[in-house]
Order: sequence, then C-alpha cells, then structure tokens
Amino acid sequence: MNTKKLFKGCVLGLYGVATLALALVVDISPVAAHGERSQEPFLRMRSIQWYDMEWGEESKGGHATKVNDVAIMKGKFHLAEDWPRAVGKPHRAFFNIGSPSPVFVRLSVKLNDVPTFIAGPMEIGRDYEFVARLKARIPGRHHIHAMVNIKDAGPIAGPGSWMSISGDWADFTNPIKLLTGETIDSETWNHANGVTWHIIWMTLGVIWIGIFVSRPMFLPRSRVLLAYGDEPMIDPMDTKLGWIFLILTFGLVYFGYTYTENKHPYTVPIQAGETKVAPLPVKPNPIAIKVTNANYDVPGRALRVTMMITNSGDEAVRIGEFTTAGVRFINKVGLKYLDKYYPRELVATGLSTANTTPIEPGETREVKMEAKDALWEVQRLMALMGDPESRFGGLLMTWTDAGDRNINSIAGPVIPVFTKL
Ligand SMILES: [Cu+2]
Repeated sequence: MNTKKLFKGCVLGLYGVATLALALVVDISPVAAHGERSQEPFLRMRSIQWYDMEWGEESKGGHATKVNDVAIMKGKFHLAEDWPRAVGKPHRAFFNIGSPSPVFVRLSVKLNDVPTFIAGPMEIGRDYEFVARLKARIPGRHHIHAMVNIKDAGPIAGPGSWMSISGDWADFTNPIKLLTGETIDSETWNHANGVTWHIIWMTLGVIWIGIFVSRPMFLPRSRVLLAYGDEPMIDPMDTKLGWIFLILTFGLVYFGYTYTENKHPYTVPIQAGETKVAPLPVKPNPIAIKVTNANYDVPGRALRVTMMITNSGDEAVRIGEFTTAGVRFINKVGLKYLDKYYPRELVATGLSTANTTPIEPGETREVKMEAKDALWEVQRLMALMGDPESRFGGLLMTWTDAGDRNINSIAGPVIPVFTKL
C-alpha cells in the first residue's frame, strides 16, 4: 500500500467514524440523509423555493456517475416575497452544493448563465436558474442538495436526491491548466508542501507552549503573576528563548515568502468582491392570488388554503401543484407534468380543490385547496405551529391546456385545527 492510498484510507476511515458518531445521536432512516428536516419550516417554506430540480443523468433514469466524470445538477429557485422577518435578507448570498463531505468537486456554477464563484446580492421576489458541474470523486451513494448560503441566515438547503458514484477513488485526478501553461493535479499538487508547513508550525507552537508548561506550569505561574507581578517571572533564559523564537518565526516567514516569489513569479490573488447576477426576467403571469384563510388540520395532516384566484389571461388554467420545502403536492393535472424521477419521498398526491373546473379567463374565483399527506409530519413542516410566526409559504402552479405553466408564490398565516371541521 503506497502513502497516497494509505492517506485516502485514513480520510475515509475518519468520515466513517464521524458518520457512525452521528448515527448514534441522530435517528437516521434511509431517506433522512443528513438532517435537512431539522431546518426550521419557515426557512424551508418561505425563503428559497426550489423547482425544476435535476440531479445529473441518474435523476433522469441514467446510470451512476463514474469517478472523474461530470454530473450536471440544475434547477431554479424563487426568493419568496414573504421572506421571514427572522431570516437575514439575501444581500450577500452564495450558491453551493450540500453533500456529505467532498464526494464531488464543484467545477463550476452558473447562475442565470453567469459564472459565479463569489457571493453576491440576490433579489427577493425574483427567480434564478442554476447549473452546477460536479466532478465525481468519492464512490458511493450520496444525498446531494442544492443550497444557498446567506449572510446572517446561514445555509438554506433545497430538496435532496441520491447521486451515485462508481469506480475507484484512487483513480481520481483533477488536472488544471495554469495561466503559465503548466498543468497540475489539484488533488495531489504540493500535498507534501502543505503537510511540511503544518508540521513546522505545529512543532514550533508545541515547543513554545512546552517551554512554559515545564518552567513552571500555568497555575503556579498564574498565582505568582497575580501576587507579585511579572518581574520575578522572567529569567534571562526566557528572554533568550523569546528572541530565538521571534527570529525563527520571522526568518521562516521571510524565507517562505521569498522562496514562493522566486518559484512562482506570476501569481493571482484569490478573487474577492461580489458577483452581481441579474435575476431571470419576470415572465408575464396572468394569475393573481390572494390568500384569505389557511388552517392546518392536525389529526388529518392537511393544509387547507382558501384564496381568491383571478385569471386575467386569455386561456383557462387549472391548479396542478403546490410545492413547499421541496415537497411536491400534486393532483391529476400536476401528475402529467411531474418528472417521474423526482425523489419519491418528496412527492405527495394529496392535492385537491373543491371545484376542479378550470378557472376561465376574466374569472375571479374563491378556491378552497387542500394539501393532505403524512409528509407534513414526516418532513417536520408542521413544527411551524410552534413558531411565534405561524405562516406557510410555497409555490402554486397552474397550467393551461396547452401546457403553459404559471408559478405564484403564496403565503399566509396558518391556524391549527385540532378536530375535524
Ligand atoms: Cu440530505
């Protein structure tokens, strides 16, 4: 076994130990993956609302991604108008992928066709489309989420799906062509260098602390300091050692800097600043929705929403889907448009309306919609009943007969109902 293999083995072992430790404290069922359900419902329902998600070829019925091959993950998200007051506004947001350790290498991300590698502002009420190119690195079956990290709010994860990687981790390479023409493998490049510097600085630190631990220990030293001040504490040896360490530290920094400057005369700093991405253009939407009343039937596990829907377009529309927190509640209309590889554990067929006739052009109708499924509890979305601001949110999708889709982000306060109405 060579050192590279040994190192990879050790890292894998560490992941294993960490997972095992987590498994002991968290109740993990096959689809729970890594705790996405513990994120507050208001974060999942009323901040970033995801739709049209795809997780590589596998999510279209294809095969697992081989180590070194690229999987394309894409989708869209809407920043809810009803953004919770308790959540930081997306003034600085960074799109990322949530995965159990670096199983994929994120080669690139495009938001609305703009390459993004720095955080930037996003607009509430608007939509963004992402395309992420992920290079398969560690074999296995991994639960992968799209997510947006928002300053003052933290990471907001989208729905997750399983992505498989086949092959051998030892075969993984990540060659990158530098601007100077040289090609390096970022997986292994300068690995020894990194390890050496860690050892050098850690050794220095350990010796420095060691000196003060042994002559004498912290506690007696602290008591002398408090009683008599620092004068009796410093002997000539301390001063000498202090100088040696000072000169050594500055010498190492200076040597390291000049060596690097000579070896790599052309360097570019890590890019900071901001990526300003324009949101997707607003699609004309003839549907206007006003939520007038909503309640959650606790024993029946159903959200009931009463809303006024106005169709000012020139084609009749039907309600087909209500998506919230990545969970897709669909009826017969929505089923037609449901991509069949969407994670089964996030699809609920319990969407219904009292009146199923299409909403005609020019019509304003009071619609009573019910989204009923045990997923409300399974996904722990009804924990919002315990929030000081019990509001639901989600995307309501309507379709014309021709298959045109309108998306409205709806929200409103929810009142719990503990007995059947
Ligand atoms: Cu997950």
